Amino acid sequence: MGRRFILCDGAELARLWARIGASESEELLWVPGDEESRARPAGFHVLGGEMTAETFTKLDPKDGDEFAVISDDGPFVRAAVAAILKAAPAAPVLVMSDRLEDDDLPEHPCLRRTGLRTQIRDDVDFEFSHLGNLNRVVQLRDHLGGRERIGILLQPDPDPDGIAAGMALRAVLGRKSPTAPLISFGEITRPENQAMVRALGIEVRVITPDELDEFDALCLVDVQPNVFGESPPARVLSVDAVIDHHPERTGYDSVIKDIRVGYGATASMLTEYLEAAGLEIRPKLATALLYGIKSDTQLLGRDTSAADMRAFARVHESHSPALLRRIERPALPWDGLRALGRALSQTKVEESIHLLVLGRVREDVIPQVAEMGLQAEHAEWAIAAGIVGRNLVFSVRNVGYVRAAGEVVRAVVDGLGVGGGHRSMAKGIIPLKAFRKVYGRTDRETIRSALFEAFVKAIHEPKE
Ligand SMILES: [Mn+2]
Repeated sequence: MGRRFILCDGAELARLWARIGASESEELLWVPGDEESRARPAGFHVLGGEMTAETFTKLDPKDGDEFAVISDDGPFVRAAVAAILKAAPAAPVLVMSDRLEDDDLPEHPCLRRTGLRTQIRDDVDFEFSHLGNLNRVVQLRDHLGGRERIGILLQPDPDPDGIAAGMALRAVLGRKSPTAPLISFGEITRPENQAMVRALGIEVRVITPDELDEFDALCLVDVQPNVFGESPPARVLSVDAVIDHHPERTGYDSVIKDIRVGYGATASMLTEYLEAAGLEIRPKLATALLYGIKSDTQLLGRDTSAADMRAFARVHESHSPALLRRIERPALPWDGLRALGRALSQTKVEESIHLLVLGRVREDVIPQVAEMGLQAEHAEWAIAAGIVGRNLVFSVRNVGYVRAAGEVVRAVVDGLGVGGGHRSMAKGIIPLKAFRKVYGRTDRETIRSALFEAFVKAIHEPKE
């Protein structure tokens, strides 16, 4: 490894550098300012006079040596960099300045500019954000520590972000499910979310508003009371804690409130709590948080903040890939595989659409088949359709650079059923009764041709 030369402009910066822990492997150089005392900062060698190539050839620079120039004075930096490059034309140079811009600096292919004080400042701000999170944790523990039964209330039909955040809050409070159960007014309906609680062994208890009386504390996670309908139960209008990333609503009281609309997921906030509290994030919890952040931000797509990215990176370190795979790719039942086999035997991609009609299947098979279908050669769209209960259910995936899947599905189900989704994934449900009314029959071939035509039309339909 080469040597590292640190050139400080004036005693103040030299002392600051020494303070923040100059490394033993650095050669410290100091250019005294005009006005200042020539008292030598400890460990520094003085560089006097004009900045010339001479000044630096004396240091006998070799390949692999690096230089830092620390100064807020434009002429000083330009003279120093020019002199360094005369003595060592290819040397990497780091300019540390809180005032100078790139335009103030000489051209050099291996020159990098950064701040000095601003770097320390960023760390300080970061530490304060940890402190703020720690303060939340202390408040929550103080306020809830003595309560016997704490209800962690999620939105009706809880989603992965809410479930993960609820689990994390329980860990922050040092509780287990008997004294701090996850509760909700409506059961989990989406098959992906059911797969999550199955894989993680999590219970979300569905309760009625009357059953809220069982709890002597109530925490709302990833939700605010207005979500519970026009006139929510009185008990949820005065709660102990609300931790959420949705826009702040009024009309309720909470002793502790932490609402961060800039965050893509409540799971990111709870990840910060866990870190600030110095708690170990076990693989199961890390996997839940990772999946929660991933699903609320649509895999770190839009609505993702730097905080979400950081939290994601943190839980990624500790998550279990095997567990995540079980959530994202739940085991396919045998009859689902047979249905897929039959559908694949007649598979074709027409007009960039790969449509697979499965017949009667378990609902979670459908999105997995759609996912797989997109891998077919020439497919820009994959649609998997199956009959679940009294409905025709279909999942849609696309390659991302075509019309948004959610829009297309809304056009396809218009007047027949419900549907929606995002840029590259969507889901639609059409009651068989409504389908039969329009198309006469609900056999495989009728479903195939009806969906195919509806999708061709919706995909090419001009935007209003
Ligand atoms: Mn959320």
